[in-house]
Parts: sequence; structure tokens; C-alpha cells
Amino acid sequence: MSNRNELQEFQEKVKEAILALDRKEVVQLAEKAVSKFMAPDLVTLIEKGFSEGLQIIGDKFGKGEMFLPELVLAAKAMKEAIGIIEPKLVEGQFMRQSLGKVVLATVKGDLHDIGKAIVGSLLTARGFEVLDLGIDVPTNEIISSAEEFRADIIGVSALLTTTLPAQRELIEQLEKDGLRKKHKVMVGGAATSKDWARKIGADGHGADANEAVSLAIELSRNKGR
Ligand code: B1M
Repeated sequence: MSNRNELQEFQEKVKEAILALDRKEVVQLAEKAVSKFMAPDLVTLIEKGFSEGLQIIGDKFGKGEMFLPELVLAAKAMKEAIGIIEPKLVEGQFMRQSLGKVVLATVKGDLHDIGKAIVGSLLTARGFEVLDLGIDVPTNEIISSAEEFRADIIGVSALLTTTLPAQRELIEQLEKDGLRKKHKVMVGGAATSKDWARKIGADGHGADANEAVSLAIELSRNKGR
């Protein structure tokens, strides 16, 4: 069987295990994946297998076909799986010259961190120095940490329509503090879009982790402009 077919078959198995809320199987598949696939395929597996599975659960939750405890179980299994895969994504990267510094945070009021963690792992794997401030981070804390860390880029994630405004607030606060030119701002997360990024004056939007990395590379090249 070709590697492509194998990967696709694996993706389907991962999706099924997530949908079945079978934590043990999800973890076992992550362990197998690490021994079978190289980093680029693992990224595809995260996006097309694990994330899509969770997305389907989210859609079912939105329609009232699944409930919060199920969402929590699926998210826990996914986090465990990503924890197993992450070291393989970043291994061998430490000798590289830094591409720049990124401060990442999920905005205040928002507890979703799986997507941000994936973005953080891929940025690290590509050679960025990443400071992840975690979830539910107040705007002032994001700004003071970015200043202290001398971040080239501030990346903020928001998954709820109610927490989206915190991304706008961050940009407004940077402007008020006279710091807007010092830090590029990248936004992402399921509630965001390219339109939203334009509307609030962000420097870019990452629809997924790969796009976030390409954007960060572009932004760090255009630093100071
Ligand atoms: Co929540 N949740 N959740 N949830 N949850 C959503 C977001 C929702 C769309 C589900 C639904 O109703 N269909 C909905 C939001 C509706 C809305 O506002 N429009 C929702 C809701 C309502 C809620 C609660 C309010 C539920 C409740 O309590 N009644 C509650 C809110 C808690 C809070 O934050 N205050 C809640 C809680 C939770 C859990 C804690 C159970 C859990 C999160 C666990 C965790 O993160 N540790 C959870 C989950 C798992 C989801 C869904 C199902 C999946 C999110 C996820 O991890 N996806 C989600 C449904 C959905 O998104 N469609 C949902 C996988 C992940 C890899 O994708 O995060 O999109 P994502 O990240 C992607 C890209 O967006 C991008 O790259 C990543 C990789 O491709 N990206 C970036 C992300 N950040 C980026 C940053 C960048 C660039 C790209 O630059 C900085």
C-alpha cells in the first residue's frame, strides 16, 4: 500500500476513534502514527484526522446531537494525542537560527487551546521562538509579555463569537500604547476570518496551522514595515 493510501486510511481511523470518543484508541493511533509517519504527514494527520473529527463533534454539539461532557472527552483525547505527536514535529529543529519571536495566547474569556497549541508546535518546528501564554489571557498581560519577550509577532486565538472583540481590543490597546508598529498581529481560531482580520486592522489571519506558519514567516520578513 502506498504511503498516501496508508495516511488516508489512518486519517479515517483517527476520525472514527474521535467520533466514538474512544480515548484509548485515539492515543494508540497517535503512538502508531509517530512510529509510522514523518513530520509533514503528521501535520496532515492532525489537520485531516484529529481536527476534522473534533470539528464533526463540534457540529453535532452545535445541533444539540452531542453534549458538553462528550465535547470535553473528545478534546481531552485530542490533547493527549497531540502531546504524543508534538515532540516528533519539533525534534531536530533546535540548531536552527531563530526566525523570530512569537507570543501566543487565547484571548480573555476563551478556554479553547487545542488549535493554538498546534500552531505553537508548528511555529517552533519551523524555527520560531514561541512563548505560549495559555488561555483566557487579558489584553494587558498579552501586551506586557510581548514587550518583555521582545516579540516580533503577537498571535491571538479566539473560538467564540463572544471573545472575538478581545482581538480588536488588543490592536486598539497596542495603538493607544504607541506599540502597534513594534509587534505584528496575527489572528486565528474558528470564530475568525480574513474579513475579520482586515476589519480590525490585524496583519493577517491563519485559517489553519500551516497558513499561520506561512503568515508568520512573511510577517517576520516584513518586520519594521
Ligand atoms: Co467549545 N465551542 N465551547 N469547547 N468547541 C466551539 C468553538 C463551538 C463552535 C462548538 C459549536 O457550538 N458548534 C462553540 C462556539 C460557538 C460560537 O461562539 N460561535 C463552542 C461553545 C459554545 C463552547 C462553550 C460555550 C460550551 C458551553 O460551555 N456551553 C464553552 C466555552 C468555554 C470558554 O471558552 N469560555 C466551550 C468549551 C469547550 C471545551 C472546553 C469542552 C473544549 C475545548 C478544550 C480545549 O481547547 N482545551 C471545546 C471544543 C473542543 C470545541 C470544538 C468542538 C473544537 C475546537 C477545537 O479544538 N478544534 C469547537 C467546534 C469548532 O471549532 N468547530 C467548539 C480543533 C482545532 C485544531 O481547531 O481551534 O479551529 P481550531 O484551530 C485551528 C485553526 O482555527 C487555526 O489553526 C488550528 C489548526 O488548524 N488556529 C489559528 C487556531 N488558533 C490560531 C491562531 C493563529 C492562527 C491560526 O494565529 C495566532
